[in-house]
Amino acid sequence: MPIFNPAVETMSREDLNALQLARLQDIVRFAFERVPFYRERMQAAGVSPDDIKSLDDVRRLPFMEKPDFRAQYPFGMLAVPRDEVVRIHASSGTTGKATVAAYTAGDLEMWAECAARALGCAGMTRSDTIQVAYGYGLFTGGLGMHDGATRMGAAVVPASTGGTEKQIGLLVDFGVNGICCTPSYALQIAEVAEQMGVDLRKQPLRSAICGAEPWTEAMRANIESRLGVQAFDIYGLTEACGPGVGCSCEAHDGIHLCEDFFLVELIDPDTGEPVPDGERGELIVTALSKRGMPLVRYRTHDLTRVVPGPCSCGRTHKRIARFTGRTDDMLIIRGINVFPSQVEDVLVRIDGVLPQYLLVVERTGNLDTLEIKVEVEDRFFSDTVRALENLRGRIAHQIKSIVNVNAKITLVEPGSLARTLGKAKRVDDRRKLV
Ligand code: DLL
Repeated sequence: MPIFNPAVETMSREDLNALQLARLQDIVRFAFERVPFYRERMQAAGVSPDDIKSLDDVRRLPFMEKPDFRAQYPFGMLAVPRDEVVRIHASSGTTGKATVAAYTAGDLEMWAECAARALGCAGMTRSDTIQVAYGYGLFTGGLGMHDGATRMGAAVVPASTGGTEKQIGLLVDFGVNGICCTPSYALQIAEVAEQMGVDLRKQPLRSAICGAEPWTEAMRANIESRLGVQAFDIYGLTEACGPGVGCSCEAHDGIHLCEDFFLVELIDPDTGEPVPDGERGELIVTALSKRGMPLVRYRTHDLTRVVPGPCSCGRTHKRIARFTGRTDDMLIIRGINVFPSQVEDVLVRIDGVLPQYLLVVERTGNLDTLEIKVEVEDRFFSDTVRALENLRGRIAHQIKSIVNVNAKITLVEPGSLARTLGKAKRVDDRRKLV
């Protein structure tokens, strides 16, 4: 299958490493000079931009994490004047405030290039029609893949999420060749198409570019056989750019990273030390050319391993395996990142609500559902049904507006949720990803 940018994607290791080092030195200096947060962190760690003499020297730099972004909300991480910002996205933070990502025109160029390479990995070319069924909005999925497909020169159908029957109509009527959506939504499309009596396997559709949430090889096989496509694993995160940090190719043996733009490390999450190649660890990302909000040694909390050896597709950029989980308690519900701490933050602000709750996550059909069981003061149970209903409505509304997810709220009496002796159990994730 054709490679979108062969000069870069098949570059020799030597050239790639030289490019990475030059870009690393440049971005570390840029972050140090422009962002007080980075300067203070580096000074506290006793390291300066002059210390970066080899790629391994990245390990001398301090890590950063999502809460660091949140503490700088909204623009404390910005390294350029506001008038150089051309796009602002956001994703959930661990509590309250969102994680903001502000992009310069150059950052959007870089991101579109990454997303276009991902589409190339998935066998798409400029002759194809690509339906983007990731959400358009603050979430990076929709606009990210849109810009990638546009960069490629393909025809984009900006369907966004929802309206599954209509999506299927568009797939058929427009002769769509590739669909970008979460893996669970791909299964939902398969199911609805089957109910409608539409056989998508007989359509020109041949690729599904799926990501934004964990999935399995079994789900890939299921999507592939029911939609008559090859399904590709696309990875990304708002802080780095969005979708396109990497994508699997026709070999389906790992996600090729855009190594000219991202320097990655895998560490033992407990010690912070590097793990040997091939072993599972937490992915650390340094964005080598992102300028709006530089990203240096970011702890993604995503667990994966490096796939050793060259790939049969000819791309030389490093591969990582399908993600097997996270080191923290972040849940991804219908593509939306949800932290239990964020739900707690909302709950404790509501009068009459007690700090005892349980998130129950299930997958009904192909859709994730979230139920929040929460203890409320006794007085509500002796009060009118209306008072309970009001409270339930208020909680649901607050959760929707702050955490951005629809949840079923179940109010329970004080003391009725199970207590644990050690760490409180806040999540009951009953989803089985098969
Ligand atoms: O989910 C960006 C994206 C959009 C990626 C569309 C792929 C497709 P965030 O909302 O910031 O960004 O969430 C990032 O989602 O740290 C992972 O935990 C998870 N994630 C993303 N892609 C995958 C994947 C977008 N292919 C978080 N497999 C990341 C497993 C994934 N988890």
